[in-house]
Amino acid sequence: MSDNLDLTEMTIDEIYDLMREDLYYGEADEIVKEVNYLLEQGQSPQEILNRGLLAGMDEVGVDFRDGILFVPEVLMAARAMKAGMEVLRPLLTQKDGSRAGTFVIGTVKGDIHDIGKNLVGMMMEGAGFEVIDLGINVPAETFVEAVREHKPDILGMSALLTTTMPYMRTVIQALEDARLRKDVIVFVGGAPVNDAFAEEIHADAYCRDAAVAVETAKKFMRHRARG
Ligand code: B1M
Repeated sequence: MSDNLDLTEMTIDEIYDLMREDLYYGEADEIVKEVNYLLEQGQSPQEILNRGLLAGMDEVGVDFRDGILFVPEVLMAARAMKAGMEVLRPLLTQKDGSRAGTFVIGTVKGDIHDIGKNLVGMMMEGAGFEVIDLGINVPAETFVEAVREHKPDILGMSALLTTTMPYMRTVIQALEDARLRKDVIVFVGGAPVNDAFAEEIHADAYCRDAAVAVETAKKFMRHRARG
């Protein structure tokens, strides 16, 4: 889209507009250029994420829902989003030195959406957590095994589909069956998840977004330290 456009001649607002358009059309190389340029212009990673990448993906989500975009186009947009996130990764994962705890995360079985999960992982790493990412389509046994092996402070699960969200309950039940549930704090997140569902399945917290996941994790860790 922006092949012939000179970013230096554009305002910051125009670049954000362009970025959302490039994300929509899956122009990964352009997204990388724009993210780098906006960083050079002093825009914060959080602002670039919110005004550019996440806002662009929201537009994709709407047109996907309405049947205007189809899976191949959405995959291209996801690839562009990931390319932009990779530029931001070193900034988002920069630690302040202190070790906050261990965090295991994965997208539940049946679900292959990983952009939100990756973002949560990056921001938790930036907040000082050691992050173990189990990937996508993760069965309950793998979550249980990871809790047994890594003894994380917190387990995070992501689900983007109303059809995969109930699997979070299966994982929590599997932790109960393995007598590990009391050893680990369980967070759940993803677009269809909410507080009521988290409560219903006996998760410890629902996190609306990556920033909330970090805040909630810090709160639980402070609480844990106080005993
Ligand atoms: Co899919 N998809 N998709 N998709 N896809 C949705 C989720 C959908 C809402 C689109 C729509 O109709 N509007 C819809 C679900 C409808 C529903 O269930 N009610 C949908 C569908 C239907 C499908 C398929 C079934 C389509 C099909 O094949 N017919 C299929 C299912 C595949 C599967 O998983 N089995 C499918 C496939 C795909 C792609 C592969 C093409 C691609 C994923 C690529 C990838 O992830 N690598 C894709 C995409 C990109 C989307 C949308 C457009 C964008 C998702 C995204 O990455 N958002 C999405 C529309 C939408 O969500 N509005 C859609 C950006 C990301 C940063 O946000 O993941 O919400 P999100 O994460 C947020 C928070 O939710 C939270 O923090 C993040 C922000 O900071 N969070 C957590 C997430 N996980 C957390 C975990 C935590 C805490 C917070 O743990 C502690």
